[in-house]
Amino acid sequence: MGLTAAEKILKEHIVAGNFNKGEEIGIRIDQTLTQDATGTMVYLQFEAMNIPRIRTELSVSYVDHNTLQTDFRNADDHRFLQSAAKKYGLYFSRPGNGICHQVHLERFGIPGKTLLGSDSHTPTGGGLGSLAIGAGGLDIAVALAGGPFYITYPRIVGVHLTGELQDMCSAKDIILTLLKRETVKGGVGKIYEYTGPGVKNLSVPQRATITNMGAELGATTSLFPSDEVTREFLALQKRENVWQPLSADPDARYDRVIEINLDKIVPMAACPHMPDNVVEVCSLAGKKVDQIAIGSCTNSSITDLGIAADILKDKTVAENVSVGISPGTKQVLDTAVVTGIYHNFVSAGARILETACGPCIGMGFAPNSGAVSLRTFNRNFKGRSGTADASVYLVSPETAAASAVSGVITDPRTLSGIELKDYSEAVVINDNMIIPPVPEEVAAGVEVLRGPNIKPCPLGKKVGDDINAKVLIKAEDNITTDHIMPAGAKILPLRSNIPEISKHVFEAVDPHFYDKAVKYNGGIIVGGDNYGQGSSREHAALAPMYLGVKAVITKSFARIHKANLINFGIVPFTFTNPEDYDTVSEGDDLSIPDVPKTLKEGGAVIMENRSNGKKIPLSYSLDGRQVDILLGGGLLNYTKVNSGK
Ligand code: MIC
Ligand code: SF4
Repeated sequence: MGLTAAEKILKEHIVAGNFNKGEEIGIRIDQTLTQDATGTMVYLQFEAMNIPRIRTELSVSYVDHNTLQTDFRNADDHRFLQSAAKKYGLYFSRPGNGICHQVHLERFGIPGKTLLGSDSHTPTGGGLGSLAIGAGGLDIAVALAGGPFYITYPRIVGVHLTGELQDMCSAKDIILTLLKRETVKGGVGKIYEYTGPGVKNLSVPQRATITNMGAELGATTSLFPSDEVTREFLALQKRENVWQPLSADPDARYDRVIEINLDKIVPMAACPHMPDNVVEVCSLAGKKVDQIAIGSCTNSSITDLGIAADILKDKTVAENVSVGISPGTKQVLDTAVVTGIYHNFVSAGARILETACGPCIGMGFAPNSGAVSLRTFNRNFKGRSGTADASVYLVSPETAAASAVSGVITDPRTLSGIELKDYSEAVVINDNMIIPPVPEEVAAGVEVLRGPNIKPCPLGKKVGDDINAKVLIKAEDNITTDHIMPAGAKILPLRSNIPEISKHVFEAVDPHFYDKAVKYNGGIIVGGDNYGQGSSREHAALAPMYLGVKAVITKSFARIHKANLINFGIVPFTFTNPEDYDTVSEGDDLSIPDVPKTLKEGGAVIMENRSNGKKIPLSYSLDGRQVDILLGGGLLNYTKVNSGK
């Protein structure tokens, strides 16, 4: 039987386990990427492994999230990351060079390679035909040390594309359409692989918009084939030499096939506060807008900015709207300058922000109270913009720019007289903000520079015999890691300091969470379906671990967060009967007996709710390696012990 494109890459990289669906496999990682908000922990963890130099083919440390620098802390992190990159043999992409996923796509991604990144949108690289997966920082540290990355062999969903996008309809509208159909948890345990005659009608940046937002489906990753379009993109990047073809065999079998006719795609918008709350833009037409933000790793290519600039050309942004543009990379910004795109923005009254994540993660450009903010980004979780009561709608650059001119939500198909130019060939290449690795002899003499806010990564504790603890919080369905461990300008600078950042766990949901965790010396978190969706930030597991959280019991978990909990020694249980969720309340005293023995032997877990006497069966889906990690006090301890053998 033939293989899908994803299976071909998996097969070529498998180093542990059997090639059977649903079983855990270990794959070799060729490339890694980190960004600064998760990266400091990665290199502290790598340092703790005592390995002199990275063992991947290529690894890049990017600085793109924490660039606000309101005090010394962000800048100290940058200095730490730059010196650690030099010491351990990584490329370093300096602040200002751009958002990790976009820079990686342009300058480093290679079809057929595996890429592991400490950011959930790493699958952006799937637009170029690489198998790119987001993971917690500790998994990246292990990959840097040459260890395999473990995933459950995913189900592969074929997305069969036919037709061609119509004017003013975009790749963003394709992925929003898919999110409407599949929902934010529809992709858990799956790879979305794009096939069919419509694929050739999408450019690499368009494909990357789609694979980027595959993260919002909860998918393990998304993948496009590598074809002539890919070759042309790489040729423009002067990297044609790394091109190689990749496609599914004609008789490849998919677990499910979804048909999408691109001719039928229309402008879509994800309404507050979930990326799958999708409607047609025309149904929102006329709604007053306060803010528009164009950029992020989803829609900040030169094509995206070019479209917006062509729509804004010779116009002025509406009086009631503040428009912010954050170019994805230095290459995009440079190209925007030489092509006149930048001039169109400035002359229309748009505010040009830094080449970084910026407003996407609440690092400045927060909207006004109660604002309607249209963003070309990928997440619209409540409060993520920095304004708790803002309503964020996710839209395409076409819709964003059309609405910037009118001041109300506008279906871009209603515009007339717009001439859209093709800027894709005007690429300005200049890698002077990427510092390459130095030879090992030089690296040996490099000192890793720390600041006072950079504290060591705490180690997990072994799981005790019985877990007797209080329910600290009972959370709903679809809790995001932004709920668990908020980001934004105030909290992001604490990413290198776990004791400090721990004070903010669940802050926006329950301001007393930290005090309760301290008072009861830890506890248990109870959650609903798809608990921990969204980002890869391991701080959403690391900080609860630091506060003494011993177990998280939910109806179901998002992939990366579950892996992060295991990595830090917190046991992820699910309710065997989801309705038992209703029998547990905040403050209840729960008792889970004989945890290590039960996990080891694979026996049944019956939890007692001592507050109401109910006996509740719990399930766990953990293989032997994961049980060993949990019982050994987390992955860092486990790796130290096992690499010492
Ligand atoms: C995000 O978009 O939520 C982030 C910020 O990029 C995170 C990583 C982080 O929290 O540092 C992600 O997507 O993984
Ligand atoms: Fe940065 Fe936003 Fe992309 Fe996360 S989603 S990497 S914060 S641009």
